[in-house]
Amino acid sequence: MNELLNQLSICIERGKADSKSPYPPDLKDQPGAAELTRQLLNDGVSPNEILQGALIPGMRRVGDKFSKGQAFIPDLLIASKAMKASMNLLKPYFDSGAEGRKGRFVLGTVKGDLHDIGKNLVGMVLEGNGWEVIDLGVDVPAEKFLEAVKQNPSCYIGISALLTTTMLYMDEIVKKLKSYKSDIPIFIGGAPVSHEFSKRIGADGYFPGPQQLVNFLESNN
Ligand code: B12
Repeated sequence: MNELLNQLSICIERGKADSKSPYPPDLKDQPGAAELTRQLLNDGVSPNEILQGALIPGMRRVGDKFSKGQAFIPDLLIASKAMKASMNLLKPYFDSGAEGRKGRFVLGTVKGDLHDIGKNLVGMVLEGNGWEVIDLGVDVPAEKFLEAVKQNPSCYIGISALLTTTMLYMDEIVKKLKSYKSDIPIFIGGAPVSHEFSKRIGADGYFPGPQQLVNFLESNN
């Protein structure tokens, strides 16, 4: 079991989406992220275990290599393609937590920022835990969040940013939303943000990952 999870995380890290992917050449004709995910699900491994035990660590490793100059943009792109191939198969399991919705969550990645893997994972885990998710996508301006709040007045907000430049825009989103509705719960996440930053901009909390957010929501509802 651990071996399959390990193989899957290597496929994510090296960008092997499925057995037909020509990259990387040394893994030609071998099972890729899609086949391994299917096999793990068939073996009864939970979608959450696959997410936490293979997808996130694989993506983290390629990210670390990129930070050290050992991987480049094309490596990131094929890794995210492999990640999506696997996430597409897991999504229906997370969606099935739909009955008895606990509330509505509006999610988006801030203006200027195109990173969506983390945000999509947060959305999947929230759905899996019974929340309805409205995903505004990436590159989302404050006005679009505000529009969503006007249409869904009792929603919760989740904002993601992966760049030190774009995280600053969270401040503007929080101000705009809080001045429209001061008690709207706004949570933030993404590698460069922190508890301190969340406090500074007047958000209601920072969480390093979806599970911590869900735990908080469970204990406060
Ligand atoms: C994949 C990736 C890309 C892909 C994105 C593909 C996609 N569809 O998302 C591509 C190649 C497009 C890309 C582009 C760029 N990237 Co990039 N990218 C990454 C990388 C390697 C991984 C990000 C990722 O997906 N991680 C995996 C997910 C699962 O983790 P996560 O996003 O952190 O999300 C988790 C938590 O943060 C949290 N979370 C996230 N959002 C939220 C929201 C809420 C509400 C909550 C509660 C939690 C939460 O939960 C998630 C699950 O645990 C990071 C490096 C890294 N180690 O993070 C660089 C990184 C973020 N990128 C970086 C850069 C510089 C860029 C570019 C500017 C590169 C360039 N020169 O063009 C562009 C920017 C494009 C843009 N305008 O957005 C830098 C940012 C540096 C900085 N200080 O700002 C990083 C840190 C790499 C580096 N060390 O240099 N990138």
